[in-house]
Amino acid sequence: MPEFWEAVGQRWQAAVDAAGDVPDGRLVTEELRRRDRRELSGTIAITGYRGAGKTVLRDGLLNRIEQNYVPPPKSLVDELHRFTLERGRDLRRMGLVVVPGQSSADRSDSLARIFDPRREIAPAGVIHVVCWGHNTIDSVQDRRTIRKEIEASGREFDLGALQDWNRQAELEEFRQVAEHVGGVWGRNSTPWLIIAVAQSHLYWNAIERAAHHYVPGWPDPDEKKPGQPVPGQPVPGQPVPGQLGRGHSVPGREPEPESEFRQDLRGLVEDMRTRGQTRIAVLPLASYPNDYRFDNIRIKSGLGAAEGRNLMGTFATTLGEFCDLGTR
Ligand SMILES: Nc1nc2c(ncn2[C@@H]2O[C@H](COP(=O)(O)OP(=O)(O)OP(=O)(O)O)[C@@H](O)[C@H]2O)c(=O)[nH]1
Ligand SMILES: [Mg+2]
Repeated sequence: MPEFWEAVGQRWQAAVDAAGDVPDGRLVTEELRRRDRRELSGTIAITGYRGAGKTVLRDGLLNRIEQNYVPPPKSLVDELHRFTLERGRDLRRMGLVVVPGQSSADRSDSLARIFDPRREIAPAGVIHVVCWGHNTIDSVQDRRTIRKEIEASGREFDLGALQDWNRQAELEEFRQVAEHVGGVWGRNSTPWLIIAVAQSHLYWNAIERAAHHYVPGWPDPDEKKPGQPVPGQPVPGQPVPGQLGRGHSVPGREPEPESEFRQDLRGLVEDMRTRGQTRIAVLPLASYPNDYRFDNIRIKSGLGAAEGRNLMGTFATTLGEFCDLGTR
């Protein structure tokens, strides 16, 4: 299915390119009032590992992120909401359920309930949130445990080790979710899945490498190519590393093997009977572009609020398309 993944890659690139643009603003999302009990067109499930940015993404979709926004504490139970996707006169009322990312019986129960194959109605679609190893861990105890596990594996604790640890945990979590999703997709003729690559403001200067990790078919930006320039030298006509819209690459390395995440995503889609109708997107997000902190590790945001909003605009447009909202 190379063309299928090529289209997914083009959508990703379009979102990256549009980060510096003014969003078209025609698609609006809004939280529904509690009293509004009109019928929903379906429910969207938001899944992903702890501290990836699910609840903050929810707040973005519900239009709750304003100047004095305070990020939510970790989630322990399902978060249920209703919101509208609106473009011109076309409107969809959708339910939203955020599955908590912390390992717990509640989380397992929640996944089993939402993706129960005996249920008549499966979720209309799934947003699975990943963050290329930049999970926020609020609890001191949990940070200490991660640190100890890394050191026990014989590795020094640093940013690279932390990200590898998080990415491994993220992969294991994705496998669990993919199992559930695969179970219900067999019966749903038009399933969709968006991989939300959140907190991209923390690695915008390496966004190509994140794309290589998450987007099947995306080339390794660091791969050695014949006649490639010496590492560290600027390439005429090429954007400067770290510049908005393009990632940083280190030419001259051997190609990295396809990530396990990518293989699993590919497997999930290609194993399905309905794969021709499946809609998949992998999109960058920066719902709340602030700096990152994990003990003494700090990362500065590479994007501002405007770019974060633009990425959200592109994300919402795809969401509207997947929820069959009209295009004008
Ligand atoms: N800087 C930055 N921080 C973010 C962003 N999204 C989330 N965070 C931070 O990460 C923390 C966790 O984000 P949440 O959205 O609560 O994470 P979650 O995926 O819901 O995690 P659980 O509730 O533990 O499953 C937040 O408290 C923020 O501090 C983002 O876009 N930018
Ligand atoms: Mg949460």
